[in-house]
Amino acid sequence: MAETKLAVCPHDCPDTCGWLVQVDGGRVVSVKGDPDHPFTRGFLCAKAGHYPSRVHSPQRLTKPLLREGAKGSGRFKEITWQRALDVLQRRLEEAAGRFGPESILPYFYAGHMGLVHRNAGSAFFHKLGASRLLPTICSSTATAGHALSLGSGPSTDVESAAHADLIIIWGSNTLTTNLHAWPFFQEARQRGGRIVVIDPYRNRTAQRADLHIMLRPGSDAALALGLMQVLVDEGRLDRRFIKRHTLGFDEFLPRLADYTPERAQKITGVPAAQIRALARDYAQAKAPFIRSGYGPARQLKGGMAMRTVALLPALVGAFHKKGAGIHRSTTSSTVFDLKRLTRPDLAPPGVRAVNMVQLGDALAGRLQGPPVKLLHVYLCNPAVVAPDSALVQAGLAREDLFVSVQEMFLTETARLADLVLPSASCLEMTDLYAGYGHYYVQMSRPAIPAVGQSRPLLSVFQELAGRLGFSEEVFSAGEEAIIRWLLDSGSPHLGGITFPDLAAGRPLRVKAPANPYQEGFATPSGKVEFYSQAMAEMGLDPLPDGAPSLDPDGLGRYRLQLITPPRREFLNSSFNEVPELVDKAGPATLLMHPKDAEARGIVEGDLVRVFNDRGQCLLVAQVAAEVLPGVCVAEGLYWGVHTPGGQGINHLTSQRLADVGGSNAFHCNLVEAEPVPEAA
Ligand SMILES: Nc1nc2c(c(=O)[nH]1)N[C@H]1C(S)=C(S)[C@@H](COP(=O)(O)OP(=O)(O)OC[C@H]3O[C@@H](n4cnc5c(=O)[nH]c(N)nc54)[C@H](O)[C@@H]3O)O[C@H]1N2
Ligand SMILES: Nc1nc2c(c(=O)[nH]1)N[C@H]1C(S)=C(S)[C@@H](COP(=O)(O)OP(=O)(O)OC[C@H]3O[C@@H](n4cnc5c(=O)[nH]c(N)nc54)[C@H](O)[C@@H]3O)O[C@H]1N2
Ligand code: SF4
Ligand SMILES: [Mo]
Repeated sequence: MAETKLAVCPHDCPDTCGWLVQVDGGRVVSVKGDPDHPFTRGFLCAKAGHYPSRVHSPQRLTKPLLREGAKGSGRFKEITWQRALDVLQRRLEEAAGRFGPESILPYFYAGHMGLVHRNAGSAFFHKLGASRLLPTICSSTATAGHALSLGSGPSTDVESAAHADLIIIWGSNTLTTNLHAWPFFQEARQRGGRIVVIDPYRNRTAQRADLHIMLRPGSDAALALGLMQVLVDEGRLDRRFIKRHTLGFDEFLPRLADYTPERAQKITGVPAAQIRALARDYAQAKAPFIRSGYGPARQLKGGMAMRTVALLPALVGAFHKKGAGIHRSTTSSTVFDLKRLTRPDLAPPGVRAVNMVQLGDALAGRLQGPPVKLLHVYLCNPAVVAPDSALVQAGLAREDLFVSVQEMFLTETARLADLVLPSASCLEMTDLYAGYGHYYVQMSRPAIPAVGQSRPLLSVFQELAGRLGFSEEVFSAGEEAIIRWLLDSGSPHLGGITFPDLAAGRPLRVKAPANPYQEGFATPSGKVEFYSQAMAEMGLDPLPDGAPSLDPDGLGRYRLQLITPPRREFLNSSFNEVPELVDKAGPATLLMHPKDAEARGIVEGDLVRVFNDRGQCLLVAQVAAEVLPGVCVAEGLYWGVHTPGGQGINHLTSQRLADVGGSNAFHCNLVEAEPVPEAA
């Protein structure tokens, strides 16, 4: 008899959808959206409907595997869990004994976002004294940049955008990456509101917007300054707000005077007339709302870009108007106390920290202290998603490095491993989810038994801890006990949610104001900071500046600015294991302007070699005036095996760090492209 169970999408997506999972005889038959979820409202993206075939895929890892052939050959033999954990325990003890515990590096991100399992390895590695991983691959530059102007903490709620009359989607491909925000934007439209998209290419969202402003990648600060210059020049300011709630506006004005729309046009490629018109619309709107996406942050001056865009609402006092403000991300997970689970206090003081976007360098021995001798990977696929893939893959393939991976599938990272441990899916474990695009939290229990011999992450780390004699309570507590600890945070924003409330399995809203900025700004001055002392102390320009981000490694030699945003059919590198989605996605493409194509003898449909000093990829040319000349777009993190040349897009991206926050710049890489001669 089929049964319907509540579940939550675990993927690293702001929407964190509520699911209804139909189960029959221990197998998932279908996954549908839960119509009772207040934010995600019962519809799904292109990916989640494929969950039954993902969970029960013939490719799913069901037994521990030990490498048999050469590294990367894909030849493994099946072993028991007992043997697998014997091997891992011995390798951990050996590495720690011979090279010191800092020679061990855990490598994980948010492949599964459940708070318990995502954080399940932290206490173990802290107690071991392993190197600490800095989690920079996604949001840290965006968060840091935004916080420099407005302070950290929650931003304006997306749901309130339904009351906006002008929505600016600034560097987010909402229809692809944050689909469930769209109905709130549509509601605003039905009330007469307009949607403007600011993006280097005519992405799916720009195609459905009222206006698309096409700019050069890395020029957002200049565009924001151009808009602000018009507001000042035409006296369209909320002077009362500026006086009461901002810091350093007067020091900022002489700098701003340089950024006429004509100067901004030179940097951004956006016509001055369009900049003037948008500034006027923004000032005249009763409730202008900005959806601030990650695009502008994945640039070498990404922090400056995020910070400068975040200042715009201050000029017109938009922070205090209903439906207005700026949404970057929500912080529902911060209402929980993670420390009792992650136990940072167990780590030895001063333990080495390794920036995860510089894994290539770390594995190439470019770290202070002992070489990395054991890498333990979970909930992440660095061979595909980390920058400078050639360096990362060469590092993973090092003969003297032991790599263990907890995975559901034999990803390109797992193929390079010495030991692969089959990991349970979200439908096979208990966890608590707090998304970053809305304020609902939800607990989910197993819908089916673990597939094959796969195991949830927590139980594996606990067994290893037991073998090493670690006796703290975190190494034996069950998921439900841990969820109770998480709730024990004392946060006023928890809104009184209790364990029995969560255990009912429905989404619950934490207590977050629709417009937190009405309660003030969490900056050092308590104001919106046009002048940032924190930046001055970091040796950075304390005032907003519009110099564009450019890849210094390719300057003068490579002439195309490459951006690498997500594709609809994949979630980062996940879903490359679902053949129907790989088919739907079609071949990996390079979108380029007709002038650039013509200059290189490239026509639509050609196979092109895209290259720079770091590597190359083969992509299929898509030629259209949907980007500015000099800019090109490769959507999607394809596994190498799904590309004609065997190399994914991160063969072209750099490990260089952005100005603040420690992320790299996935959308700031210069490349060249040439047709691949057809095989004779
Ligand atoms: N060029 C370029 N590179 C990028 C980006 C870009 O825009 N351009 N984006 C970057 C960003 S924003 C991010 S966040 C990173 C993300 O990169 P990753 O953290 O690697 O993200 P995913 O590919 O989503 O997931 C990693 C693994 O988690 C596993 N997983 C998923 N669900 C479950 C589950 O329920 N249980 C278990 N055990 N495992 C599961 C999947 O099998 C998958 O292999 O990539 C970054 N890389
Ligand atoms: N389908 C799908 N959904 C996803 C993901 C996925 O891989 N697939 N990934 C998830 C994850 S981990 C994250 S972090 C989010 C990210 O989601 P988003 O916030 O949408 O961020 P990005 O994907 O980096 O890029 C968004 C847009 O920024 C544009 N862009 C690139 N450079 C610039 C620039 O310099 N300025 C401006 N203004 N725009 C620029 C890109 O063209 C793209 O359209 O999406 C999540 N949702
Ligand atoms: S990937 Fe995002 S949109 Fe798709 S089901 Fe999961 S949370 Fe929802
Ligand atoms: Mo991300």
